[in-house]
Amino acid sequence: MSYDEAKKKYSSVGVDTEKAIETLKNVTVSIHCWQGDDVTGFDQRQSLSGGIQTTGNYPGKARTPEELMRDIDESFSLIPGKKKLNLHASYAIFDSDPVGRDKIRPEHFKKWVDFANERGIGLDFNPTFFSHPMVKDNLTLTSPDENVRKYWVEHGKRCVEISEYFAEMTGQPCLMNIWIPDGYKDIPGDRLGPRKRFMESLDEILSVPYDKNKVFITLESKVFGIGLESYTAGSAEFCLLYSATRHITPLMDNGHYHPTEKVSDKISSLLIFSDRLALHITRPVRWDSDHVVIFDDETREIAKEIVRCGALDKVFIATDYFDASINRTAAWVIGVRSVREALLFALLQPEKQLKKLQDESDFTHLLALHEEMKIMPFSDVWEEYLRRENVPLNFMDAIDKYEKDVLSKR
Ligand code: RNT
Ligand code: ZN
Repeated sequence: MSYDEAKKKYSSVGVDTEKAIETLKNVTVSIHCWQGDDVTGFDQRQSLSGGIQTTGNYPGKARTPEELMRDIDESFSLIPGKKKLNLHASYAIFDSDPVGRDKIRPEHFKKWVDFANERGIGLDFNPTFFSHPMVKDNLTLTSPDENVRKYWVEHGKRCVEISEYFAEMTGQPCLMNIWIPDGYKDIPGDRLGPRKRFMESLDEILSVPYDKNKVFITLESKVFGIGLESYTAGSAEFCLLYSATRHITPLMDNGHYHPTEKVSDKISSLLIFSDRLALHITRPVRWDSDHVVIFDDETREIAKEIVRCGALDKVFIATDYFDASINRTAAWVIGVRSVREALLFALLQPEKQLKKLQDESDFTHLLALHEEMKIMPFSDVWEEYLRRENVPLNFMDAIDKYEKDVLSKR
């Protein structure tokens, strides 16, 4: 079926494909830098810790900033739409001797700013509270050891400064996300203490003056990590209440909840009480495994909620996954394209009709319409969108060529 026929078919159920394509054009997805090197970074090059894990050893992993930048360019060329690049503090680039994470400065990220500005994209940022010798007994901002806690508070403060520098240099707001792995493998003897220390540490970090129109600080919760199965200080309740009382932005990662909980169902509640909401889109398979995002039910449902709530300008959409078992450039492309597919799919839903059927308690027609929408000629609209964005439908030829010419030589 051609785009014109698809357009007619959608129009028969009251959906305007042109409007959907136009709206999608302006949606930004913040793409995580860490898919390219299995979350290794350039400062410590320590093995990954903090209860998160990559599995696999597919050849071609980026080893230097130059290699990572080249891989990002390659994948960005195959991903349609507006992008930001999401960096971690561990991706600092040192010309001479590396400094500790409590001493990093904007100058250590100048090359990333140049990279972003040359491509006209914004930057987001994350302090890195893991894979570092100062993480003591799996603890950072919650550590009972004042030296450790202070070190990480200082890191957080330095990151606020760097985020502001990113916003100023790129002319686009910078979202700075705080996630700490802190927790315990087994039943804790004290649940309150670590959370109180977490609160105090966050308050200290946030005491740094920063421009709240330029830097949006977010806090990401998590239910458990590997080796931290029994308790995490930054639970959902802690992070939501902290964000609400300190007027920062909550961040939900859809791998961070109990397996039957769905982030898609949480979005509307958060949007009622928070002006902004940030998301990490990932694919948890049985646990927070961070598989590459695909065009699956939950990704579509998350996208539908953002669209239906009229919240495309309130929700910061970012990707967060890391697969080391397949071509990493392809992993970036497949995952981020899936997010954009889900957004387009969401924009092509007959929202008004669905709402009307629900309000009239006509659940039979509601179910039938949901099902009908799944087999509409979506792919024709997606192809048309790609054509207008000048991005090829089939990207694997480019990926194979890049693997042969570049990745296989590493
Ligand atoms: C970990 C969190 C966190 C990290 C990144 C690397 O479970 O999802 O967002 O994935 O900061
Ligand atoms: Zn995350």
